[in-house]
Amino acid sequence: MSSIRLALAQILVSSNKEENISKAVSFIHKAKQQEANIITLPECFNSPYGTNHFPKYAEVIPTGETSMALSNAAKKNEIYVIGGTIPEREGDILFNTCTVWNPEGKLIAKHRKMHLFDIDIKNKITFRESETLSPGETLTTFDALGSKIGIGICYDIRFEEMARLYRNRGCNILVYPAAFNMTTGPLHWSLLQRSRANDNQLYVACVSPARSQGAGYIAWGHTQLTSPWGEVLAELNADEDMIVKDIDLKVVDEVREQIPIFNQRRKDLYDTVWKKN
Ligand SMILES: *[C@@H]1O[C@H](CO)[C@@H](O)[C@H](O)[C@H]1NC(C)=O
Ligand SMILES: CC(=O)N[C@H]1CO[C@H](CO)[C@@H](O)[C@@H]1O
Repeated sequence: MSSIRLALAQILVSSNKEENISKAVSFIHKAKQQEANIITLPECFNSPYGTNHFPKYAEVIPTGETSMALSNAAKKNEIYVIGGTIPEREGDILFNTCTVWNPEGKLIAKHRKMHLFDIDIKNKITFRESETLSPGETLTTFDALGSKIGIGICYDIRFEEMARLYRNRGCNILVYPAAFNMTTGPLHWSLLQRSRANDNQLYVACVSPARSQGAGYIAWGHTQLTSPWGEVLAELNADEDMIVKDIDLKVVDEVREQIPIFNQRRKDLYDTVWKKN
């Protein structure tokens, strides 16, 4: 089993797509210089976050310009790239999608955000991702360097069943490109990550864009890595920055052995199941 050095890049995103793509590529290079072998980018790293922006920024995967740039950067730096998210176009349909590239530059997984964030609070805020986006219908895992990684996007982390299903499929790391806001960030961001890590006894990483005061959507930032014990191993502030940290998969086995909730769950009485084929 090879060891994993994970880089989590909290990139400052704004409205110039080309510049933002080249920024992502430069972080991939920086991660390689620090000997990382997997890097994760934030949610919506090539476009502003907002339903009105998605149609303009959306691309076909894997032939769009962002896909090509990530593929080339993965290959050139011989590193796994978990490509945050970009708005994906398939015909007339749009998705919020995470692409995963292996060190040969091949697309090995693609996750479409499964739970769209729709809220409508009277006289306050209305935000409906489903106005422009369609939801994904599949769980997404891939194998890398002895680990099995499950992917979720932002709001997906609030649905504990999804994390449980990933654990049941053998995942030992969950990665969520995400962008919480200035209300839910301070309250729930760290709590949700520690909860999913603790419930399922695996590593959890959430990667946010850096905070940009001028943006339409102000992200909390605070990119974080949490251990299978539920301990916060590394955490950023709101500024552009990157976590680079070694992950020891033995800790996953250790926790699962010492707190054997998965064998002692009363599956004869209740269960969490995937319903779609
Ligand atoms: C962030 O989202 C929450 C949950 O929907 C909402 O209640 C809150 O008003 C939002 N906060 C900001 C600053 O937009
Ligand atoms: C991360 C990054 O490169 N962000 C840039 C995106 O484009 C805007 C507009 O050109 C720049 O101001 C940001 O620095």
